[in-house]
Amino acid sequence: EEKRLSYEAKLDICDHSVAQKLLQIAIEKKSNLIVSADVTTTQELLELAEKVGPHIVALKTHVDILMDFDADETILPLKDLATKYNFLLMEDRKFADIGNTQELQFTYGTYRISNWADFVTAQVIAGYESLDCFRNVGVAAIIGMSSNGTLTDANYREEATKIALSHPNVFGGVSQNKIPNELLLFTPGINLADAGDGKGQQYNTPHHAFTQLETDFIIVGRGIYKADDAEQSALTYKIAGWKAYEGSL
Ligand code: S5P
Repeated sequence: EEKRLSYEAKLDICDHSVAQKLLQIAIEKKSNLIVSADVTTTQELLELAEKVGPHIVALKTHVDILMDFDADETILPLKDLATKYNFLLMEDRKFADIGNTQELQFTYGTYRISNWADFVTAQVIAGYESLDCFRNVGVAAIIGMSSNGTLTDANYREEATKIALSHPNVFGGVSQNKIPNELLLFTPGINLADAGDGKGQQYNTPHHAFTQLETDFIIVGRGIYKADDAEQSALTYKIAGWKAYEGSL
């Protein structure tokens, strides 16, 4: 039976500098957990980052949901926490426009994402060249979505995967299905307690993501930041994710 590749083996075939960093952090921290910090104030964001920081490889943000975003008050302390606890910042912007517009959205506006994100998510709906603008960061391409009724069917995913594999700025994909080993796989829609959220989100377990999808990283939002004890919950998901990974080797 074919086994999934270890993080060490992936270091040899995933050349992008961001992929290398993520794999090294995973090995060092024995973690494949990314926490999705979908909170709406800077204080909540920083408190969450402080609690979960020791347990994660990356913190996934949606900075456009913060009501008080401020480059100095939000990003500088967040960067400090990322350095202190050794995790990357993944801005889940899901860019989905023509290259020129994405370049503007990435560089200008309120959030100036290109100034601070280690990597971003982007749809590939606008085609290969639309991803050229993310030259100074890495991209995790959205290949398949977790929500009920998503249009990312097998044909779409196949075409999206071709773009992801061929574009030098793309080192990974976000999906609910297997993708080629040369890409790092990120899988959201992970929750140990719930099957869905009543708004279309569909959940699987860490075990499913590692054994069935051979994922590299699980992304957990509400399962952690809504828990009574976010730090304890992060530890629970970290241990579950690492056990599932080791079991799939
Ligand atoms: O297909 C996807 C892709 C992403 S990036 N499905 C998702 O849920 N996400 C994101 O993962 C979503 O935007 C949210 O930030 C997180 C899941 O959050 P949870 O609270 O449902 O765990």
